[in-house]
Amino acid sequence: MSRLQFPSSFIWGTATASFQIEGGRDDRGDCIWDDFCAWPGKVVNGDNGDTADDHYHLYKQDIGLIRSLGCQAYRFSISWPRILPEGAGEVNPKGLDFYDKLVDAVLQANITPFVTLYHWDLPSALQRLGGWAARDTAYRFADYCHIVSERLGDRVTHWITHNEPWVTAFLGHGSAVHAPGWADHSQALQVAHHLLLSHGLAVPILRQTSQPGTKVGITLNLSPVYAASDDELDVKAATRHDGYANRWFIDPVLLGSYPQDIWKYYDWQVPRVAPEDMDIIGTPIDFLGINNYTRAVIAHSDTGFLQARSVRPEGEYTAMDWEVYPQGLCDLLLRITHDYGNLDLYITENGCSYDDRLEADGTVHDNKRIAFLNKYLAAAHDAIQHGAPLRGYFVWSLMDNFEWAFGYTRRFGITYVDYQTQKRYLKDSGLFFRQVVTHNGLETG
Ligand code: IFM
Repeated sequence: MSRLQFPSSFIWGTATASFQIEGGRDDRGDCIWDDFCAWPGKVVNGDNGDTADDHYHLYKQDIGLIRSLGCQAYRFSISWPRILPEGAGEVNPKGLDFYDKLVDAVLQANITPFVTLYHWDLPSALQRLGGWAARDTAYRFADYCHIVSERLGDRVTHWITHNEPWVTAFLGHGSAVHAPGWADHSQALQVAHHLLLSHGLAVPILRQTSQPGTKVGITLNLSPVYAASDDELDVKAATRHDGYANRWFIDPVLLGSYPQDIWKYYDWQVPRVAPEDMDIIGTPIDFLGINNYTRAVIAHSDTGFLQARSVRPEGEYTAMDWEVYPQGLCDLLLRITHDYGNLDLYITENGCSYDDRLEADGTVHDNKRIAFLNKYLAAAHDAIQHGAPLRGYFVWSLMDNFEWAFGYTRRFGITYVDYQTQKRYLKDSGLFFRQVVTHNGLETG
C-alpha cells in the first residue's frame, strides 16, 4: 500500500450553492429559477427550491457535518434576492443577517469560507428589465457585491464572483434548458460578455471592502477537449469547441481579450463590447476556480452553431451521462498552467451523481462515487507532481440537493438527504472523503 500525499498547505473543502440547498423561500425575493421551476415541463417533476435541503434553518447542523469531515474550507454562495429582493434598492436586513451568522458559524468551526456571489439565482425583478442581456445588470451586480462585502468583508477572505458563466450564458440563453430559458446564441454571447464585465467590475470592489490580503477569483466550468480523430476537420472542430466552451471565458479574464479564432468564426453574432470593457474584465485575479466533471470529444458536423458535434466514447458514465475521464482533469490543469502561467488554481467542484440507495440502517454504499473520487484525486495529484499550482479541492457536493432542470432526481452529495424528513446520512463516500482529508492524501495499490 502506498500513499499519494498532497502538499501540507493543501485545502480540502465541500461545495454547495444557495438555490440548491437553502429553501427559506419566504425570506427572500423571487429569482429566475423560481420562475423556471413554475414553467411547466422545464424541471423534472415540477420540483422547486422552496424547501430544498432547508439549509436556511439547518445550517448549524450542516456546518457540524463539514467540521466532522475535517475540511479546512467550505464553498457556498449568496442568494442575491435574499439580500436585495428587487435586485437593487432596498436591502433585506434578514438576508444579510443570515449570511452574517453563517459566516460566523463557519469560522467558529475553524473552517475558511469561500463565498460565491452568483450561482445562477438572478432576482426576477432584474430579469424583467432584461436580465444578463442588459448591460445595466453588470452594474447592479457590482452594487450587490459592494453591499455584501461591506458586511462580510471583515471576515471573508476568499471571494468568487461567478460560478460557471458559460452555463448561465449558453444553457440559460442558448439552449433554454436553464433559467431564464432563452434560445438565441447571439444573445447568449452578449450575456456572457455582461457576466464577464460584472466580474471585472466586482473584483476591485471586493478587494477594497475586505481585509488586506483577501483573495478574489472566478469559477469556470472547464473540460478538456479532444478531437474524435486526427482528421483535420475534426481537429478544427475540437479547437472551435474549446474556443466556445473554455477559451471564450479564460482568455478575457486572464489575458484581457477574446480568442480571435472563435471571435472571427462567430462573425455577426459577436457581442457589443465598449472600449473600456476588456481592461475591466482582465483585472488581475488571485486565483482561478475550476469545476470539472468530464471531457468533451468532438467531431466535425456540417450543421449547427459551431459545426461540431459531441461524440460519446465507450466507457464508464455517471447518472448525468457524463463520461468518467480522470486523465482529463490532469490534462486540463497542466494545460491551464502551461497556457496561462502560474496562477493559483482550485478545483472548486468535482464529483458525480449516481442512483444512491439509503439502506434501512442509514448507510449508503456508494462505491461508484468512491471509485470516481479516488481516480480524480489521483489525477489532481499527478497534475501537482507535474507542476500545476493546485491549492485546493472542493467536492461537489456536501449533500444531495436541487440539481437544476433534473430537480431532486440526481444525487451528487457525499451526504444523503431524505427530503421528506430533512435527515442527513453520511454516505460511504463521505467516510472516504474524511479519510482523505485526515491523511491529506490517498491510499493506493
Ligand atoms: O449542481 C451543479 C452546480 O450547481 C454547478 N456545477 C455542476 C453541478 C452538477 O451539475
